[in-house]
Amino acid sequence: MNKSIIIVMVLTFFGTLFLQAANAGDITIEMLNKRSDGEKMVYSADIARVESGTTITWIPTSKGHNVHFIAGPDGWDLPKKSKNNKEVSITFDVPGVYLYQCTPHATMGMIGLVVVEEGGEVPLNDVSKAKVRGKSKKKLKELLGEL
Ligand SMILES: [Cu+2]
Repeated sequence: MNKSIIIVMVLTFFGTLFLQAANAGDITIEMLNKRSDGEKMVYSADIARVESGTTITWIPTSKGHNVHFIAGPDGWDLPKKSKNNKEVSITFDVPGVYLYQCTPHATMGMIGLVVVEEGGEVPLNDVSKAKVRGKSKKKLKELLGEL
């Protein structure tokens, strides 16, 4: 085997260890024009259930989407909506239910929930009063029904 291949393998191995050390529970969600189940203008996960302290990174796999939080538990400041086509990472330290949408596709059902639990408990703050539009109204009802 040539030396450079071995060096790449060694670096990859330690790089992987380093990433796992960051936080084993961290996850990514993709912004998609079409999902494997055929749904259009969606996030790869409609509901993300995570432990408190988890960082979620949204990846702009398809162009033209963003991440815009519109509701969350008390004591959490809504972050600014992200720029279209940009990766965004948010760490969730406050347990509860969070609702976000894609600004350009807010009426097309492109919404998602983040459910943050702590020690197996999820305080279910009510995000059903948040203003969602068009097809997102029905989808929000469906998603809340799954909690
Ligand atoms: Cu979108």
